[in-house]
Amino acid sequence: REEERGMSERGGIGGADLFGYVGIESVLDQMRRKTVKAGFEFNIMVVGQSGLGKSTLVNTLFKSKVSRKSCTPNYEEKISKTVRLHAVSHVIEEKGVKMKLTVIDTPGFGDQINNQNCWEPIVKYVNEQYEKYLREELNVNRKRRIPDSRVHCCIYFLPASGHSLRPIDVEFMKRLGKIVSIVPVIAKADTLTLEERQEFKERIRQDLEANGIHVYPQRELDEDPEDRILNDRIRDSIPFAVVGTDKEHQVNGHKVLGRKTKWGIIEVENVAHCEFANLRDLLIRSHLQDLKDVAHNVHYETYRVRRLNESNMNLSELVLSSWPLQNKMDKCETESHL
Ligand SMILES: Nc1nc2c(ncn2[C@@H]2O[C@H](COP(=O)(O)OP(=O)(O)OP(=O)(O)O)[C@@H](O)[C@H]2O)c(=O)[nH]1
Ligand SMILES: [Mg+2]
Repeated sequence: REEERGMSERGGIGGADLFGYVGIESVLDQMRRKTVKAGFEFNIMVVGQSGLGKSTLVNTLFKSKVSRKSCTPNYEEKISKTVRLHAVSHVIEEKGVKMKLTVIDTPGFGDQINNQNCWEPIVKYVNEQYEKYLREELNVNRKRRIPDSRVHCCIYFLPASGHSLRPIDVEFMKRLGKIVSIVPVIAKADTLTLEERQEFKERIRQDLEANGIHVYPQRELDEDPEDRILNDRIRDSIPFAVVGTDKEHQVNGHKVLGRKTKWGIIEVENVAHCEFANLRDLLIRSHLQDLKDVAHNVHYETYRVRRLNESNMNLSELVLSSWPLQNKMDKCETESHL
């Protein structure tokens, strides 16, 4: 590339080649500089039954390499039962790139005796964020950058039962899969033997297929054959069997995130022990931008089209109508460790 550039530049200087190097590729550097300066937002939501380790996994995500270099979360208090929707943000900086990672923790899902419509508060939260964004977009005086609180990804925790999907899992994922990207995981995977884990994963994949549930990454959204190969590999290995912890232990003189048991230490970030690292890599290292793109181009777009059709393109009505969500929004606690 460098060589090519050098040659065409020389051609250009000599005047012989008018169509020599113009420097279009430098747009990449310009984009990079702008992104670095502006930073970006990424929002993950965790959902699942009480006690499956959602809050613990959130802590693990923040404590693991994503954030270890730059920010040490200063909340060391014991994790207690989550009782309300709760968003925690950290600005994570790595090599000068700033990312505001927000994790939305939800209280135990489906804990009631009657779990009819238990997904409603979650559906409502997701839609409220779309609505918020839409209203900002429709404003006459728009902000330069619209704050993005839309849920880019929803991690759904499945109990490591070793059986199959429960009706509640099917109902939830069917509904939520239409409005947000879902990444299912097997919670507390340290309770399964390797064979059980493999069989369980297989069974879940079959159940998802049989129930017509589309989890992330959706096959129909693959952009090219290269994408397809990469995503097929991921589709073949979901749901990731994860283990969470908020403790560090010494192993061979190194500090590792792990769970200490009578029979040894389960290292959370060790791929030989569990698939937490695969989940983190998918979310952060390989598919972060794609998750954001899908949220914007597919899920938000669907919401936007529906809303605008509903209000019959009467934008002024939509903008001027008192915003019923405003008060409700305040009920969701938002916390920032910046
Ligand atoms: N064995 C095992 N235990 C775990 C794991 N993750 C969390 N735990 C334990 O499970 C218990 C519940 O964890 P939480 O993180 O509070 O669960 P939660 O899903 O947030 O529960 P709610 O807030 O009630 O919805 C705690 O005692 C954790 O230490 C795991 O991967 N394996
Ligand atoms: Mg919790």
